[in-house]
Amino acid sequence: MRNIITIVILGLTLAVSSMAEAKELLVDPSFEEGWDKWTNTYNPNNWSPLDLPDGKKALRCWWDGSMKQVVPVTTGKTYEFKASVSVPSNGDKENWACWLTLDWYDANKNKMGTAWTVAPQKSERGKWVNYNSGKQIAPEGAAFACIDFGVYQSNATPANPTDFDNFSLEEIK
Ligand SMILES: [Ca+2]
Repeated sequence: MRNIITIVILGLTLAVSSMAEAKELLVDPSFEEGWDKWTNTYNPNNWSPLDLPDGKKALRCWWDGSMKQVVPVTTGKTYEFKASVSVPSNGDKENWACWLTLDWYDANKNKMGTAWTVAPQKSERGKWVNYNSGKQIAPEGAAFACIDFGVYQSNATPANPTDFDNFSLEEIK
């Protein structure tokens, strides 16, 4: 009996420690509270919460605009950024873009470089597509990660509206 209890406790301890290995760094990563926890960096009037069929929320960009969230990271630790984006099938052929980016910043919040970026307008349109940065190690001197996303246009009609959801920036170890 004692052995069984020991094994159960050991199993629970392992389960808890494996859960603790991935830590979500973003505040309101899935836009359930709108975008109050994010910083608008362009065109605040072009964004609004989107009610999903399951009662949850996403974030909708009606034309163009950008958002970011900056969180502390530790040099040498591993991070993974995930997000879902739905870009409709309309829009001009060129002079607009959609992006998801993971940047590293130093302690003075100067940009050091881009760890990973993707252009969702090049993926399949008109459906939710999941993106994943893979494992990214914070370089020497990195003190912050910046998740930057949005829609850009230059005298063009971007695909609209574009929807964003299920963001995640996890510290893996
Ligand atoms: Ca959500």
